[in-house]
Amino acid sequence: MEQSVLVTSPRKQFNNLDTLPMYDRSLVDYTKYNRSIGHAGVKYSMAVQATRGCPYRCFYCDVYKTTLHHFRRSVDSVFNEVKKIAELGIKRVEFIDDIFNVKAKDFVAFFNKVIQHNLKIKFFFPTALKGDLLNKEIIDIMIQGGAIGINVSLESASPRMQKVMRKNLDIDRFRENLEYICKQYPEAVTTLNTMHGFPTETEEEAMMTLNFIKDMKWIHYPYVHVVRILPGTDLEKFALDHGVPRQAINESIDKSYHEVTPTLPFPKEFTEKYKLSFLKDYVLNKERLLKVLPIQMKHFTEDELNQKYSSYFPTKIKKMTDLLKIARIKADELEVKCLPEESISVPNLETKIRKIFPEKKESSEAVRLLLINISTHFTSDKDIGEYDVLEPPLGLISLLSYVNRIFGEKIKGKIIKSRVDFDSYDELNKKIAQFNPDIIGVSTMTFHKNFFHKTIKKIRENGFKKMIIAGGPHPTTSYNEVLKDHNIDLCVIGEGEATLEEIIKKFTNNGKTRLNYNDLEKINGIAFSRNNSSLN
Ligand code: B12
Ligand code: SF4
Repeated sequence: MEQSVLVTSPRKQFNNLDTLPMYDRSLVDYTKYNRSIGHAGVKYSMAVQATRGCPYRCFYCDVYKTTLHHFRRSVDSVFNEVKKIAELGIKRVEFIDDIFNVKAKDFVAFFNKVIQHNLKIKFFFPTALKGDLLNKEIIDIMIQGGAIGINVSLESASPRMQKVMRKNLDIDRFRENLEYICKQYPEAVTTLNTMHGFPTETEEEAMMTLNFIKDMKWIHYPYVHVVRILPGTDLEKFALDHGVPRQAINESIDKSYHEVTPTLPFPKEFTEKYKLSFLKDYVLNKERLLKVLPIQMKHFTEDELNQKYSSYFPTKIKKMTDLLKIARIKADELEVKCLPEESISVPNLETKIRKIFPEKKESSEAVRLLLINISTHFTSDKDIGEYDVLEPPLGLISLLSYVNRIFGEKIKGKIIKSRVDFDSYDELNKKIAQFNPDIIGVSTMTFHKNFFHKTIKKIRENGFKKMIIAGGPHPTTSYNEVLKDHNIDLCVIGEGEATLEEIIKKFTNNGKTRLNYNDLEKINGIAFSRNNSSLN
């Protein structure tokens, strides 16, 4: 049967993010996550989102598809949330914004407030700051305010590639700023992201990037990510126009960033030599390690460091001792010990969170909404090459915080995440049976699409006949593909709060029955298929 997908009018993004509720941290069990390493490479941290969307349009990135416009919370709103987090006893905060420092004035004002209030928080920017928007004064203030994990993304040191990928970084300013941080603040843990293997990239251009890294002696964590072509991006079109076969693109999609993929414009041997030189001459350079390791040990626990280094050498390095052996460093050459876990752990976190976010009453008539995040494979699928970090699903936390505020007693929501709350399909189906949801919402990224469809199939096979709605990056960017799965009623495109509110309202008005074509076509910001069995 011909696939017939209907896309309703786009939903307007929230332009005043301060009107959204503060993310209710009691909606997931943070103690389960905090013992694991998160997005910023550290434990016991909490993620904060100060902005939505990115004003830039790099051609390999699809952030603009999930959130078209860039909006910021006010400095006060962000600061108040961070202050509350500090009151919980959390000592590490990570910003997950696409670019946290888009507006320099706000960036500086935020850190000035942190300094004024003497918040003892260490800040991490795992998604990276825009390196050419910094300057010496801004750097001084952010370091004084507690910025520790400073990530910046160069991607390529070739001016031609910068233009091609529409990143248009001011490479000289970027270099100046990074050099300043490395020299002036060696205590700051710098991460430099680069990308390798864009279609049309020449070997000379690739070497410009490697030389950029090598010229900057003291970067703590430089990375060479092999280019991954995300579906629907301009990079995908560029790759196809420049002769990269579709099959090679498809094969690369669920590979990790360190794996060599068939879309590279260089012979495999060039990339292997490139990576070897990067690892041997830079990462493992003994003089460099003897300078950066003691700083890293001061800031990170042993497992955090183990994980950082095993991301460079997944097979060879499991522990710091393996690294020292490969780099021929004796333990007594490093006179410091790793950060003890007690200094960052937070006792009684659950109780403290409860005080700030009190339990909500729920009526027996409440709509039962189960939100499932599919983003980490089950323990039994350990062969899959995903990096092993666990982060609470902030998107689902945001959705539930929002609908809880709108519907109060009339909604009973629950968030569960693969691996953390269920580690097999059986366990998931048991959780579903216990909760007995009226609606299931599932969120996923393209990387996990097969896992996502299989999960939904298992839910349906177990007899769940009510609505299943999908959202998040993959359903947003690839709804045509997602809706080929007739187990899914609809995809929510982009920001989900207001759309979910409308779905729940219509669902309640319909006497809690599955929404039909006439209902769905009136809801903005969704895609659904006429062929979907549930709609016939
Ligand atoms: C934090 C983060 C992570 C974390 C945690 C992910 C998680 N558990 O949620 C970690 C570090 C694990 C991670 C990993 C990866 N990530 Co990541 N990550 C992010 C990041 C920076 C923030 C996500 C977030 O919390 N956003 C804030 C919330 C509020 O937004 P949201 O999640 O999008 O949710 C909103 C809507 O999407 C929607 N929504 C979401 N779910 C649902 C469900 C329903 C039912 C409904 C109605 C609506 C809805 O409503 C929400 C509120 O408006 C995003 C970039 C971004 N700007 O979003 C990338 C991003 C999600 N990651 C991305 C990628 C590619 C990856 C990796 C695959 C990279 C890799 N190749 O290794 C890995 C894969 C996993 C792994 N373990 O190896 C891509 C996904 C692209 C895609 N098309 O799928 C993004 C968009 C960045 C990008 N453009 O490159 N990531
Ligand atoms: S790569 Fe970063 S700067 Fe470029 S568009 Fe995506 S989020 Fe914005």
